[in-house]
Amino acid sequence: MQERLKELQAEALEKVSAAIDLKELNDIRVAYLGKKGPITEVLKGMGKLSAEERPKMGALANEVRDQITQGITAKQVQLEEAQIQAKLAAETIDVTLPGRPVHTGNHHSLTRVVEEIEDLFIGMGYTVAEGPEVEKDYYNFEALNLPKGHPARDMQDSFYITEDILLRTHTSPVQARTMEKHEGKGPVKIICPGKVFRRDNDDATHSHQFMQIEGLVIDENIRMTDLKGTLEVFAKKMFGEEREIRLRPSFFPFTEPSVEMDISCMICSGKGCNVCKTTGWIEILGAGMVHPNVLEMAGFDSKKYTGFAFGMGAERIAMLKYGVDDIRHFYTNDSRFLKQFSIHE
Ligand code: 2U9
Repeated sequence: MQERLKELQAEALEKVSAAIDLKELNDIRVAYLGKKGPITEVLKGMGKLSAEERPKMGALANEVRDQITQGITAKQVQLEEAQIQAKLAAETIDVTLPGRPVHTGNHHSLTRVVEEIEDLFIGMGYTVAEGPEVEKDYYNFEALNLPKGHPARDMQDSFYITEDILLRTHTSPVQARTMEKHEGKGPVKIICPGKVFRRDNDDATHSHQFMQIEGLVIDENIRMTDLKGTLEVFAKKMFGEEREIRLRPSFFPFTEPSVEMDISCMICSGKGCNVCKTTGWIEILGAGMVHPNVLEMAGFDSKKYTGFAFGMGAERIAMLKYGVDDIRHFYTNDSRFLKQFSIHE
């Protein structure tokens, strides 16, 4: 019996030492130390032993059981440690690896130019006003001194939806609506950015849809010099302090007198290049003193109030500022074009 117990101990400890995982170890525990295991089986035969041998055998059986238990516990610690080490090795993060680049979007170049212009005028006390892109003929034309049959309506071939409703051809109806809301009381000082639509054939410098920015100031004693000073500040802030401006006489139905403003060419500084067509000057916007008819139609007393207005195409400003040679780049959304305006790397 003694030998059998020793044999069982050796056999069990050998298996314990060969066990490769905790499951196998537990199977060994159950097999050798469990109620149906061989040690229990051996002990059942103790009855046949003499009274002298019985306690010795009992002590040996306990010793064998303890040895196997200790062996299992030690192996268990070893296997658990190995398991942790394997997990740590598998989950190791190499903090020295370079990070994956995150591609962030950026504002569209046109949005940036529009916001820059807005900020510039907000800084001069203007508020931003917006209005509908689908507009009534009245606000788009009539209220701006362009009655039905006026020849200038042909100048701006329009997208009509019904006889009375069209896609606005300029943002001027926003000003007309704002003036109406003021119920004849000044001051009005607004900047109106927004999409406008004209039946143009698209080419490098024309688009049937583009972004316009217009401004309007109405108050007592507003003069042409106020307009000139304002536009000069705009030109210098937008295109550089060294820019000069010049105003040329022009015609718009909603302003009288009307002007067009040129800035000195920032490419050749007046020496002559293909951007300024060798004139040294680049046209950037139209402007003028608000026509008395427009003031009266919106409920302002044109003897008390005067005002100035100006309008520009945001794409033209952006093209000149960033050297873009085709207006269609702003709409085709080629990422190679868009990325060039990213403030991120
Ligand atoms: C009201 C009164 C007057 C807005 C004006 C212009 C001159 C002008 C063009 C520039 C290039 C349009 O984008 S463009 O094609 N605009 O030249 N716009 S004065 O005058 C107004 C507007 C509203 C009530």
